[in-house]
Amino acid sequence: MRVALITVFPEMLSAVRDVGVTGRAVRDGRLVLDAVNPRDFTHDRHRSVDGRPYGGGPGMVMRPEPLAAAIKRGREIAGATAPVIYLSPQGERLTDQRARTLAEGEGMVLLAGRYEGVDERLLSEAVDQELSIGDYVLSGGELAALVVVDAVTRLLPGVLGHEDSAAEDSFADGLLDCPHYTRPEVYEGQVVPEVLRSGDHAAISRWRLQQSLGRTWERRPDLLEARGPLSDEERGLLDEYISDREEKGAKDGT
Ligand code: 9D3
Repeated sequence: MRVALITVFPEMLSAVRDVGVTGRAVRDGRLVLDAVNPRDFTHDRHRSVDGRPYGGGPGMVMRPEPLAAAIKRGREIAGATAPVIYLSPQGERLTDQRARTLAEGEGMVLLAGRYEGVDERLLSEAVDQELSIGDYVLSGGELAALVVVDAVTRLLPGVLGHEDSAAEDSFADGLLDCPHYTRPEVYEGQVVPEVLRSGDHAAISRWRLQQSLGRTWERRPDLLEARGPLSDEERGLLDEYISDREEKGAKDGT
């Protein structure tokens, strides 16, 4: 996967390029992640990438010409078929499915805006899609672009080890993760669930599925709804989770 990120803050790429799973993907050559700075495509003395908004008002707007030139360079990095994606609060929401679709492509050109936004004519001439990462206000598109790169990179062949496969991840099966425990066996008076110490691998698998179902039912009923009808086994596990929980609730008054 080849990614070009158009940004006036190229140093922000280090968050993805230098650490963890994504850093290894770069070192292994599975991910190429290059910044293209629109400032390098200006011709005036002040290298200005922004201008005052027509019609007045506060803030500045990113000028189209340096962005067009930067995107052209970005396409050389990411490949001719790479979509140009503008990170924007007006975009469609990033989902697991959209990340999977992007991971199937050869690359992407990500455009991160600063200031109030980007001249609309550049968007209509040069941008294929707009993506948002959620309904909260960021200071610019870079962190959103890095979220896209991280989510997509994890889905590339060979990036994750077997122990952490993308197929087993939450959202792939539409459920939240089960709880996890490590040493010590007792921490702050709380003991690791008996079943996890039993060595009974079938019972452990059942317990983990039950916890995933129960937590999704409690915390994200929308995910359970979207997943469709439960199998008979899943229904039985969730019913047992709910009655156990009501029994506990009767004891501690919740
Ligand atoms: C205070 C400025 N706002 C006026 C109503 C508009 C605005 C402009 C630019 C709000 C945020 C931004 C910067 N955000 C992004 O570039 C961005 C973003 C986000 O803020 N939230 C979620 N996803 C994204 S993707 C890009």
